[in-house]
Amino acid sequence: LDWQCVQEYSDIRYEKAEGIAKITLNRPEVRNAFRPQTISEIRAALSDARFDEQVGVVILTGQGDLAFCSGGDQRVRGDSGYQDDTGTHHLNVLDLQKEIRSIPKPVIAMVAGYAIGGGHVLHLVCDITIAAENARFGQTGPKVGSFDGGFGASYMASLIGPKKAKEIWFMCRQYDAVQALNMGLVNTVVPLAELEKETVQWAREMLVQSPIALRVLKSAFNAGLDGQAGIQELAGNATMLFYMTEEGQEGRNAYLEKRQPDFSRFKRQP
Ligand code: 1HA
Repeated sequence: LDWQCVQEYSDIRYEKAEGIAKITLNRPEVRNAFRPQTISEIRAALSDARFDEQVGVVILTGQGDLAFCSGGDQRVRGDSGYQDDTGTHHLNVLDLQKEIRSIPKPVIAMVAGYAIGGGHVLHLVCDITIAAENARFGQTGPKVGSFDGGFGASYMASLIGPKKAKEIWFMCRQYDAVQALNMGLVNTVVPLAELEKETVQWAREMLVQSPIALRVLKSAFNAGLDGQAGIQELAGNATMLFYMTEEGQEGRNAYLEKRQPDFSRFKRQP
């Protein structure tokens, strides 16, 4: 694909081509570990992808073949979070996780090499994961003095079952791509040389589908686990669809025309 740079960033690359937005963590010297700045930049790119009507699918990936992402940059880990240039401590990857889940477009994690720690949770919360044969997955929290008891635990458990999820967290082992596939952690495993080609193929197969169907399905998949916030998102889609109907518009029109609404022509569906 002929990727076009959308905007220059320091920690990521943000490109688009043919309805696909690609966000690449670009800190290969630390296996694409993220610092607060990295997360802010991804959030900005994701927001752009959300509002761009031409974008139908987002790919999240890491620079190079060695890593997707190795989690929080331990060099800037302070005593209550990851420090930005002003010294403020953040756990802002948690906001990004929510945004990946709520952007109403499929997000595909394209994983070569390590997806570890907070980097592993990032691929987890993506809708689809395409793994290269050299991909390696795992959590390190209990080893490095951290844990993600949010989606990192609960969503992982809903994905692969509580037994496997506890094994991954309690033992901090690493798993290869085939093990990950067998657990249901990833959708497919492909040779490294074909990783992007295959990922783009998956994106294209989604791009031809109904945008609203994918949007509502994505929020429906999240709704149960997300509780009231999940219902709010799903219901927001119902409101959007209602606004798109003549019945919904009759209410607005009547208000603006200062008359009583006439809903009599609209059927009560069985
Ligand atoms: O748990 C959370 C959170 C929970 C709640 C809320 C927010 C959270 C936010 C973040 C996190 C976390 O991510 S905690 C987990 C942090 N990550 C790790 O513990 C992984 C650390 N890295 C590794 O285990 C390994 O580097 C690796 C398996 C990914 C790759 O191993 P490899 O290929 O043998 O490379 P290695 O030599 O270890 O690393 C290459 C360079 O990258 C090293 O630097 P150098 O010696 O060349 O100067 C290494 O220090 C650096 N590097 C790798 N990962 C990180 C890192 N530097 C800083 N932070 C890293 N995460």
